[in-house]
Amino acid sequence: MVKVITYGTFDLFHQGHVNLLQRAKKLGDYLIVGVTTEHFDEARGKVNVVDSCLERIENVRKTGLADEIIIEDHDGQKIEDIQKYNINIFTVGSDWIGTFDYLNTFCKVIYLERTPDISSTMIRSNQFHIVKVGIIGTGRIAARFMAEEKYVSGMNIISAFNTETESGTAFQKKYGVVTYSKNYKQFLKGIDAVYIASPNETHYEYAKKAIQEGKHVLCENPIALKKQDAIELFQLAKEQGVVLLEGIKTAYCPGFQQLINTARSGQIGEIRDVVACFTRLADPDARECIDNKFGGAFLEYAAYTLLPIFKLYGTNYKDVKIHSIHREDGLDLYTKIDLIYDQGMATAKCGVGVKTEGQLVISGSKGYILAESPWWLTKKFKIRYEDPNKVETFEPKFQGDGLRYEMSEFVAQINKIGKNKYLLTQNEIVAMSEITEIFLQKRLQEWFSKEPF
Ligand code: C2G
Repeated sequence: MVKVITYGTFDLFHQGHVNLLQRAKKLGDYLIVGVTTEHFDEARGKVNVVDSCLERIENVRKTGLADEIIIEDHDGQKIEDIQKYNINIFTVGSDWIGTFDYLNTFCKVIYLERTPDISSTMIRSNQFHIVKVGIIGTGRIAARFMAEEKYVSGMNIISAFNTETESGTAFQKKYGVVTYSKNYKQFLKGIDAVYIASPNETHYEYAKKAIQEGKHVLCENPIALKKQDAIELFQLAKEQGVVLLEGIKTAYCPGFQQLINTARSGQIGEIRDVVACFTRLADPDARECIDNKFGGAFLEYAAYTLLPIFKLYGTNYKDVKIHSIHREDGLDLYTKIDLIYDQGMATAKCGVGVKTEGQLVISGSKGYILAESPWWLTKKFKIRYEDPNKVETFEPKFQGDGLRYEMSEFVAQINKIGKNKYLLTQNEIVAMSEITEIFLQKRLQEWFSKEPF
């Protein structure tokens, strides 16, 4: 008798799961299905599982394909199970290719082709459905988005859009997305939502058209280069009843929220200064280093560095001053944004051609918070006081490259859950586009003499 084992969360049970189980069953005579516990999913970084373990087991049971169902609750269990149940074949979907090769020592490992286009098959008591997402732009960030997809429940990336055929088709092939399109209207058909990861200056137009077609939008920062454009997008989204979210991933990371809440709690007293710094000596061929109009330090990193400032002081700053070190063609290699508020001051520093300590320091009347690089992923921060021996260290949870948190927030908002979370507000986004507009206006006047942007 050939014994086969497979594992999964089987959340929001769908046709992809059924297909996988059917093919797994055909590989042998007896199929064991391991269903993950909530605790294990959390530990392995699956961030937003909706159905309970019991519901998920029940959905697997109802297919009639499993001869036995077991619970998976810890790392290393697969090796234990393979020996315990005398397994001949371990199988899982192709999204895990390579990950489980180490099991080859114990049994045969087979990766089965995953189902690219899925929808829910079981009638559920809750209102969730799988959000079909189309991805706009198929470069670096889009690739990172794809890698995080399997850790987010309730969304499925099915199509890609890029005006450059070569990049678009290569992306489609590499990630197994169902369709690739050069025609934006066509691309918007058959999806519920878009993720915009195209060059900065194209975000607003793509977002606007998608919203007008009734699609939810998750847009990489900056969402717009002018204040009025950002306001317009939010108004449009409200009218259309769709979600509009900006992708500043720090805002959605649990550790960053803990840091902000700690600062707000009064533990360091009154906040008087915030200095946030993010620099990266980027690849000279990368977009941020080539594009002297819509690349550079500010457009690459200002959103991240302004975020803690707005979170702590709000958006009603009294004054803003922006200073940059430019390359000969006008691209800003290093930019400092100084903000003055009634209660304190703040500086945001960004660089693509200058390297310095990437840290966030929040100074208060009783002590200060220090979050070292990469504070924008917020894996660790400290509170320090006058007494150098008194240090409190926090090590919040952070998984993957952080994109999964914004992706799961996007799905949650579409499904109207967690509405009271103020992770990134409309006010904050509009204020960021206001400062972006000031920066771009200045760059334009100084370097491109009155060309409109
Ligand atoms: N699957 C599929 N097609 C999809 C989605 C999922 O074939 N469109 C497969 C997955 O590859 C997996 C199974 O269905 O083999 C269950 O998927 P999930 O519930 O997403 O579970 P997963 O997180 O992949 O867990 O220990 C757990 C395993 O690592 C797999």
